[in-house]
Amino acid sequence: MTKKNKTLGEFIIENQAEFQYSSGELSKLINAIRLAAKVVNHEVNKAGLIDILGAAGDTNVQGESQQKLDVLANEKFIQALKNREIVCGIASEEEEDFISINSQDHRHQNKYVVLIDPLDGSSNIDVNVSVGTIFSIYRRVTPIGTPVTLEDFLQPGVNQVAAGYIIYGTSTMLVYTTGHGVNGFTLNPAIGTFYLSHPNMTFPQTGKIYSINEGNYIHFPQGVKDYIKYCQMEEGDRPYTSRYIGSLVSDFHRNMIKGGIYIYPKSSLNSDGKLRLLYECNPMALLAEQAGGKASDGYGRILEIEPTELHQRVPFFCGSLKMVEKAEEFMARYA
Ligand code: AHM
Ligand code: MG
Repeated sequence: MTKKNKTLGEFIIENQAEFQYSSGELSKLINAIRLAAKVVNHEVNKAGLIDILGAAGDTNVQGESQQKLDVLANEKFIQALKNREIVCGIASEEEEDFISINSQDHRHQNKYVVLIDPLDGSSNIDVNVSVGTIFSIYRRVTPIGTPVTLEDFLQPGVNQVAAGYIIYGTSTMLVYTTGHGVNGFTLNPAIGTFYLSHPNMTFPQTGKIYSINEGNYIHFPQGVKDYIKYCQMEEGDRPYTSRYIGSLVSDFHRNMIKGGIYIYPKSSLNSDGKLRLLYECNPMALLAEQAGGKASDGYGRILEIEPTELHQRVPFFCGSLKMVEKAEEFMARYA
């Protein structure tokens, strides 16, 4: 039974036994992400003070050069994971190649790899709209004691041991799953502690919100065009409401709480859509399924796609079960 008013630290300790391989490594890893989240949160909150503190590229009073927030977030997360020597490899949306972690003491002894999108939706920063961090954790497939290889990162999403996101919104929240449901923790900024505020989060089976960048309508596949028209039709509980923040984490978070579907389809401009399978779609798909929702590329389950490259893109349909099923029905008509 999950109880409210618990801190994330307490929750991690209490639930350690639930972890598939409970050596404490995964707990330490989630703890490192928790710490990096607080650091990045602090930076994101200062974004509006850019004229006062200096914009990216400027040099501040300490003589340090100011960085773009997405670059900074990337560094903070990598640093937090590297310093604690708890992962054997990291791949980031911000880095072209994966990073292999080794040290004198450790010699590739850790068993987890982490994939992150350090600051997703970063074009929203300049206009004070919510952004997020997305993370995904796998057990390595190559032997312990050897350097990680690409194979450790190119695993299908079903292999994820844990996944989650941090949303820097009106409140900052950390939402994650280790394959036993989804729990959300809200940061109390006064004392820098995350509290369990949203135990056992679930998607309503269906909803009334559709989230898609309709400006690209003309470029969408016919199945998506038809589904959009279906959402707008006056019948039963329709027309639905259109809500698109343009920040995947925020759109997903709202839809999980209220019921809805998020779609980033392929288009005549992007043959595989925009979102990255490994850094964005797989972690969100695991969260969606763990919360009773569904994630698809329009035809099949996201989590079963065998990745072929680190920065691979994929069309993404994600949200309330019934809504994603309905969208798939429209896609199937033109398959
Ligand atoms: P990013 O990784 O460059 O930030 O892009 C991902 C973001 C998602 O958060 C968001 O849903 C989508 O891009 C918005 O794209 P668009 O502006 O094309 O609708
Ligand atoms: Mg991104």
